[in-house]
Amino acid sequence: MVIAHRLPQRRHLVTDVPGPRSRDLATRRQSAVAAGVAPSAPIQVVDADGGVIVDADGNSLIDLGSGIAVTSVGASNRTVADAVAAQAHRFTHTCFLVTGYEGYVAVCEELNRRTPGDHDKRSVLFTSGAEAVENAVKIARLATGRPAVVAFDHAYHGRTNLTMALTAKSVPYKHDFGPFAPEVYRMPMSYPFRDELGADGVAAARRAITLIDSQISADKVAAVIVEPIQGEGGFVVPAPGFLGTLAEWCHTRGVVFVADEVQSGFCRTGDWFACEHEGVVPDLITTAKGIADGLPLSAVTGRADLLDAVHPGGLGGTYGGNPVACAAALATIEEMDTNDLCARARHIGTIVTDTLTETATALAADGHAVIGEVRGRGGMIAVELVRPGTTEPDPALARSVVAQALSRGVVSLTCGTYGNVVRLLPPLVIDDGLLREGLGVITDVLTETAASS
Ligand code: PLZ
Repeated sequence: MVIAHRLPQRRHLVTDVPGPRSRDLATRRQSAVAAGVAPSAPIQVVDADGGVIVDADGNSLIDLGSGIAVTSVGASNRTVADAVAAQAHRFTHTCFLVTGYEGYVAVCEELNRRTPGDHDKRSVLFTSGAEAVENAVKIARLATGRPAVVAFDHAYHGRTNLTMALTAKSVPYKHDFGPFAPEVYRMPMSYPFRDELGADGVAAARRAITLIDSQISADKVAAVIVEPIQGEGGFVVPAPGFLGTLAEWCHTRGVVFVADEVQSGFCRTGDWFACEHEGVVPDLITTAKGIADGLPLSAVTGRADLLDAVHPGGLGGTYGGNPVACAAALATIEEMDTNDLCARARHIGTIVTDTLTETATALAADGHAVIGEVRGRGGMIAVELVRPGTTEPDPALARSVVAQALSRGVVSLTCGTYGNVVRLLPPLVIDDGLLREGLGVITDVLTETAASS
């Protein structure tokens, strides 16, 4: 890796976290910002680069969140920043529906080339992950003439009305926001840690297929949508064979198989896309987050016959494929290539998995078996926390670990249907030393908290 960092890559605290300036902002925020937007790490960021975030009090924190898997190449990557500035100096917007520009087409070419499968593909660009998912469903419904959409337990697909319907977890995402979009059906996921079918992904897929056949009937199903590794739902990695069996069933029944790679895509899991680990070729793939290093950009990519089935004017949006966001995406992709960030993600995955597995073993040996499972791939690894020796979720422990790690200068996140998963999503350009230091804080906090609970 050749990326030189602008900010010193170190953890350095000069005040409590959050410090006085961060707390001042929190006060202003309370009287200006809607209460529904709740920050998990209440610090005021003034700078960020590589693996560090600097707050207004002068604290330098280790970033193990990447703004939820977004800033994979660093939050102020030089190549991206230069491309953004250059494009902003030329033009910030034309609306691709009005007048075109090369960046949009170039991003679509990159997506068509890099997504799994060498069939003829097309892409269309939007701004958010939820918007990409909405449009994948629109395209699948139009192309098949069928109404139903199948999603899974623990799924997260967004916060708009249709994507709330697709998202599984009620609080906080859906609670009291209904009624939800119709013709969305939920099926059991393969969740090896909690699933009686365990590591048998084929059986888990067949269980879902039997329910689809009996409750909906295949000829009414437009699309099956699944995250190849579930993000918000708890970094659930389905058992081998689950995705492939589902995709194959979709193929034979004329159902569009949609892989939602908004969180897992763009080198995050050690390959360009997480479904590649299973050799699965989706009909449609949704991407966002890591695609443009924080500039709002998302996409639907897939079979040309599906995307081109839509009538001219049927897809769009004022900002979709904004030229500045496209410039950021092209620079981000270049950085991922130049620095082989897929290999880097695999390297990070080994360090994180080994460290957390060692901690799990040590805790169990001391009679504190609070780590139920260490799982994930590449730069997307989590621990599921449980009451010692059981599978009963321990969300309080997860919250406490993340809060204490923050007070010691490490930003991490919780996730999971039961809120009991601590997930690590470091920028893929983080230095090994800094990563190990951040992990050390997480494991220290885990060990201390487990021993005292
Ligand atoms: N699909 C798989 O992970 C976004 C949500 C943060 P948007 N996940 C982070 C929050 O609490 O709002 C996500 C995802 C998958 C779709 C989305 C939605 O992407 O860009 O947030 O709309």
